[in-house]
Amino acid sequence: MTDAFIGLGSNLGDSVALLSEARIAIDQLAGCCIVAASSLYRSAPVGPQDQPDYFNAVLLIDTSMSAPALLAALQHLEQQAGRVRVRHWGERTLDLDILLYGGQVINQTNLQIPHPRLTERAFVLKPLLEISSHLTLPDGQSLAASCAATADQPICLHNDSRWSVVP
Ligand code: ROI
Repeated sequence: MTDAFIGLGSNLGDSVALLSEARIAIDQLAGCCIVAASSLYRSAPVGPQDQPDYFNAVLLIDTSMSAPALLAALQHLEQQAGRVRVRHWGERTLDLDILLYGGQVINQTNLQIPHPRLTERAFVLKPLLEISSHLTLPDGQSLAASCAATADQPICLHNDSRWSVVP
């Protein structure tokens, strides 16, 4: 079994419902169980500003799936949620990213781990550090230090019972 961190994001449709349903679906994947879930966060878009705010969260899972198999399963869930991607760095129904997979470094065309922009984004780092405050990258880099460097990206906790009550 391998520990993996999954980033969840949405800014189209009923984002809180989409993220809560994705969380349940990930827990129900064969060979996957959720070990920890961050709170739900709301932030302004990184990228084009003429799109709605995003809702984000991070899950820590324990999985027997390989990283490519996990990616395929997450992409399937995105499709099932009716994923719409309007433009590059634009609005999306549901985004599920593998942020970290064990201590592995993977550089394939369609799968890069650690996620290449993980250290630049408060919407990933805040929820990630909430569930694993001393987390480092495979090369030992401290994510708390990266997070401090993103202090100019406003992000706030978003309380919603639909996310809080998910088991
Ligand atoms: N911005 C925020 N705040 N949250 C996201 O999940 C997100 N996802 C993206 C881009 C378009 C880069 N911006 C985002 O893919």
